[in-house]
Amino acid sequence: MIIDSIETATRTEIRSLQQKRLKKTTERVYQHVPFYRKKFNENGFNPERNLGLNDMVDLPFTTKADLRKGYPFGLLAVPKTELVRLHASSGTSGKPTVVGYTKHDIEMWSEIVARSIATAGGEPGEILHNAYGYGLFTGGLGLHYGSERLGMVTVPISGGNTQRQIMLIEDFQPTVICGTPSYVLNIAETMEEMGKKPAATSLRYGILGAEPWSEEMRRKIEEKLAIKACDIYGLSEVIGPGVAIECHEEQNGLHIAEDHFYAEVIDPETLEPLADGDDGELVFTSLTKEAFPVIRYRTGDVASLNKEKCRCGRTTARMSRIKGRIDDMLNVNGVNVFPSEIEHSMLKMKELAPHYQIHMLQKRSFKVLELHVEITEECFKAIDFDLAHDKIRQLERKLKAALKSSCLIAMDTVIREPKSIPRSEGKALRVIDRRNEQGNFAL
Ligand code: DLL
Repeated sequence: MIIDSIETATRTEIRSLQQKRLKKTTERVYQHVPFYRKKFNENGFNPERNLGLNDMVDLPFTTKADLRKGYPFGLLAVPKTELVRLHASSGTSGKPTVVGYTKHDIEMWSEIVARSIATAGGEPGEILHNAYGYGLFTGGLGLHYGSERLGMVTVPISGGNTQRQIMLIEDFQPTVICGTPSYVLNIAETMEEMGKKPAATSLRYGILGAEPWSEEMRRKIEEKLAIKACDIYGLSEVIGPGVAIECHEEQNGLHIAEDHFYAEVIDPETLEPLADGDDGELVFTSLTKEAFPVIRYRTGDVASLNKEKCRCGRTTARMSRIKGRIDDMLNVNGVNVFPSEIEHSMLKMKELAPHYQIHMLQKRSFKVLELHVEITEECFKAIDFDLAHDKIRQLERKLKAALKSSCLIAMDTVIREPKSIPRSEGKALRVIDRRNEQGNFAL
């Protein structure tokens, strides 16, 4: 097991390092980024003063809208000529947010991803199959550089072309697979369709993230592939993957790379910091980035923090699994629920497969949510053809009741046949807004 000394430092040592680095960062952004100089001046914040971590609350927040306003290079803290790489966030509409990296930033990023892979079980000399997309998305190249830094043999397969991926897994015998949970599940199921046994591959660990997923989904993937799957978190605005990762020993909260990022959880309405254990919006301040430092960046992701020492020996703060993005929270008749909570509850029914979509429809003046989920292949085959209709309706009622009791929501349910819901090769699309589709108005 490879543990960096910072990961087992005392909380006082970690805080003292963060404090020193925070002061440097605030001074740098004040000097080099007009956007931050203006914000600091408006807030009456003087970066020269002896800044303590408790003074973080005096610092202004940065939002995605701020980054968009600065598109593409407005928030850089170094001249463009010092950049060696650009990435962009995977936003679905409008201009993306662009992130620049200096050589030093890429080295730091590779270092934390190497540490992350080791935390999740990877070891030098082993083969890592990297099925995250390569390109402007940070997943592919982020894991790639970290894997090489750790001394692993890196297979830059990227997403898609699933049958070919399977052939290479058989031939190269990797021990670690990286990809979104939905895509890794897709790979495992395609193996089954090809008559192969996913549990019999050489794979031992999975480093899965970039999209919300539930504990139930983890269990399904781990069982199918006979691997240990650790959750990895990150976002382009902060660096990319590697901001936090679960340890393979405990799989209980994601260890934050606290020597490079300062984490807070705030109430998204009042913007007040929340106590450890309370769910709220994650906020990150970068402590060592050169090109694109961010101060109190509001991620829009919901999680909680825990600073208790982990049984794996690490002392770095852990964040809970991401429940979802604030923007993705669904409101069903006044009850707020994240798609991942629906997933968790739905997958407890053994008749259902982990393939689903939530359709948002307009019925007269009401917004209505419909959960479409596939029945498992085994269950589908076992149903007598004459009784299929009744059996499916019965399952739909059972699912509806389960959602009502565990998530407190009343939602329409549609059970669909196997393989009728599109498979993902990257981030899965879970919620589909069909409110403007013709025919959905007068139902
Ligand atoms: O998704 C970086 C990444 C790549 C993380 C590979 C992990 C593995 P973006 O495309 O900028 O960057 O998207 C960031 O994805 O704000 C979250 O909403 C979501 N996200 C990332 N990791 C997780 C996770 C990459 N483990 C956005 N669980 C973030 C849930 C996640 N959501």
